[in-house]
Amino acid sequence: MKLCQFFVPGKGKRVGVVAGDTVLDVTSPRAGIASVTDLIATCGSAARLESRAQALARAARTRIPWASLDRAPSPRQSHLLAPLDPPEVWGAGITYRRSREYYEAHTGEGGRTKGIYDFVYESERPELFFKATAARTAGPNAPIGVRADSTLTAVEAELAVVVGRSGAIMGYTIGNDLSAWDIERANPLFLPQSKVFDGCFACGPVLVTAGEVGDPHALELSCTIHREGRSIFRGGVNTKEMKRQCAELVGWLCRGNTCPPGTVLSTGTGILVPDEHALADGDVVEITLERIGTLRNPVRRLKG
Ligand code: DO4
Ligand code: MG
Repeated sequence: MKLCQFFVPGKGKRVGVVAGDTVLDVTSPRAGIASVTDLIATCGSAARLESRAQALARAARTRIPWASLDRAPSPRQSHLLAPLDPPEVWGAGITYRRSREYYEAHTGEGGRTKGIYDFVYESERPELFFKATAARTAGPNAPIGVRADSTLTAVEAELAVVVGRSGAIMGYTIGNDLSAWDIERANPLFLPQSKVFDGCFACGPVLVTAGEVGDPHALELSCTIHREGRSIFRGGVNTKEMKRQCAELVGWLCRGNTCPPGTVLSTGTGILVPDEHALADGDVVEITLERIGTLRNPVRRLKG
């Protein structure tokens, strides 16, 4: 089952179940369902989320063509929103061998000694960092940010896990862990500033329930950057190359750390964009993940 959120002028946020090329409006204030996060909070498992959403879909009266929602956000027109408003977004780091090699090569120690990224990759405990809140998260077609004090902000295309009550995996979406690599390279302790800023995370276009995704470690993921009408970068990876399992990462995240329902955990990147393709104002980033869809966002340089 695919869930989404969308905006309708005069009505505000709506909850949708995607059925082929249409979206069923399953918003139900009477049932306490005003958002996908509400739906997640009422269900203890992905199976329960599916059956609850199916029941709401059977009772839905309004159908909207997906194509009419898949456009730039505007208060005057219906449009997609992020598939949920995550109270917290977390990121996992150095979960692919390629990212370990890349990060090591770009620190002062690269190639000569064993550096922190080698230790992170090999450690039993994963690297987990606080990434964003709902207000810093962009939905489909909404602008993503590049800090004014960064000249090397990169897209990090990732599989993202949606966590429910008691750490249950409810489903998956696409995550873009935008990162100011120049700030992080200057000093690893600057990591929070390299990761957290306005529009630092994007997710969508839909949340696909765990049952429908099946094995999250067998999905093709690709990323394209478009500039002035032509594609300047294209890269891909399969999530089978991820060293850690989603359940393992969520297990570590929830250790002594109660995560509110709807928390998103972005699982790390295996697509390392070369420095010459640092994001610029006006670029458009497209990330496609098998079984989920394509997340498209324009890039805006932040002021101040
Ligand atoms: O340690 C830096 C962050 C790494 C990261 O975000 C990733 O591997 O995706
Ligand atoms: Mg990342």
